[in-house]
Amino acid sequence: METSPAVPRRLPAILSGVVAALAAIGSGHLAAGLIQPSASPALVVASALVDLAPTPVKEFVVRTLGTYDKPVLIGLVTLVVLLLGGALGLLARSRPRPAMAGIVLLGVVPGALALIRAQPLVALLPSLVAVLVGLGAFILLRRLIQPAEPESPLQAGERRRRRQVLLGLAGGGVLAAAAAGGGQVIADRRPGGASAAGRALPAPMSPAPALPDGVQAPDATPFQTSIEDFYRVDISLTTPRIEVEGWSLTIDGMVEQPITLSYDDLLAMPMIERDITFTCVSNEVGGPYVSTGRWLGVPFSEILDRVRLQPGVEQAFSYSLDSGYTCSTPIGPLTDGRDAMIAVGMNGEVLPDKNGFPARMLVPGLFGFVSGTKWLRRIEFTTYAERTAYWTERDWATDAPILTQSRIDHPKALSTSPGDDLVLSGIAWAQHRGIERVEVRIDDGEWRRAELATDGGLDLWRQWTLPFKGDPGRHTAEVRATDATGETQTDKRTKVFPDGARGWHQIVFNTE
Ligand SMILES: Nc1nc2c(c(=O)[nH]1)N[C@H]1C(S)=C(S)[C@@H](COP(=O)(O)O)O[C@H]1N2
Ligand SMILES: [Mo]
Repeated sequence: METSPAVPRRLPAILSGVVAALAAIGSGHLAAGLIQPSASPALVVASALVDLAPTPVKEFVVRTLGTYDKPVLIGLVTLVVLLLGGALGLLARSRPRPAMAGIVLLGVVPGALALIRAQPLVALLPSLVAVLVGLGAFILLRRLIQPAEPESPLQAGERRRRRQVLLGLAGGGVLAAAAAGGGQVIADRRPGGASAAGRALPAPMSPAPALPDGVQAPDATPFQTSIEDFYRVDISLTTPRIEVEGWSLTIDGMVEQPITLSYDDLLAMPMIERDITFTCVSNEVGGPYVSTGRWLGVPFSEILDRVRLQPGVEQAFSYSLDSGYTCSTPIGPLTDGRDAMIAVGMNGEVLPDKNGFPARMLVPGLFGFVSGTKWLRRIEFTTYAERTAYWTERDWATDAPILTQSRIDHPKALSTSPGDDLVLSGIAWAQHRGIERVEVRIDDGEWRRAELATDGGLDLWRQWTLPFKGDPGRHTAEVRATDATGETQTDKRTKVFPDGARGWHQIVFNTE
């Protein structure tokens, strides 16, 4: 009689593959924490997906998951890899070699992607570690789950063996998770970033004009957004923590005198400080991607005086240090006297890592994706024929001024408030045009003019309030703003793609 080779049962086989995949991800993340956090295999794959995702998919993800899209995406990539690991574990029961080749492939893909995405050679190392550890774990676990004999009659021995398998799998899983967690802790503590800059911010030659009393309406959204609450939008899955010692900003292209500035060079230049409201093109009607900060930076006029533009420049094409992000800023708003700047400070502090430390661009009146490059490393003055920006390649608008918008912040949608002393409040913005009027309509009644808080300046949002009048019950409220050019927001809703959302914010609320 022929003896068939001992084949592990299905469940342990699947689990061994899952644990091996987890070991690969965890060790890769640990190695990346030590070498280069953005080279973590799971992050490299997730970043590639961000870049490759067709625009409608990305839009859907941002819309449905909001700012949680990053953890969700990384979680999904991890889940898929674990499922593949399980499948390979199962495959290894009958075909161990192809299964092992599969494990190697799981590491080759992020390694290759890291290379394609023009990361330095060391970015390969975490993927290599992941392959070796994953393969090692796969082989060890396969041995562990291998039954000693096809059909062992020794019940007691079988029970002990099962315990060993269970312990091995659980132990491997715990180790792998600990490696991933350790990698994250190390990545978060690496030197560099705003907290390690060790420089005092220079005093501005032109401080921010004092905000008039009354820009802040009572009980409304804070006029100045705290750093913590300031919206964040970017394609970077990790927060870059740049070391200023090796950092520099090059300004070149169609200029007479290209320059390269160190962090200290930049800080030594004349600075302005301005209050500016900043907005993302991906902000839905009523959405949260609009914030106001006090920015300290070098005005573009100073930069342009130094480099001297050649004729024919159409755009400033900026490059950042996070995964291949680039941005087209039309030359007009950089030269028409508005407070376009290279910012190094925010709300009196060194620019935070999440908002682009050591330096970022900021142009009042333009959406962030055409003006706000964070983790800036180069600005090239050029033409649109010569260079195409990250989002233009993905069919978004190339030149995108901020659209006039208004939002109801109080009461909250679907909340219940006492009706007798309820005051509706919110904000309206049309940066670099200004807000002339805000109107509110309750329950399809007449449009009523809201009271506008004091105007803080052309580049700032404006707060509004309106005392509620009406019976207790369920109500709708709608808001629309008119900018200082006399144009009223259209009620025709549009999606955020390709140049920003249009339409009136509307909420339902209850009074009693
Ligand atoms: N390097 C880099 N800069 C970037 C982005 C990015 O993905 N990478 N996103 C832009 C977009 S779309 C917006 S709206 C603003 C947001 O700036 P904030 O996160 O400081 O609010 O940054 C801009 N600058
Ligand atoms: Mo944006």
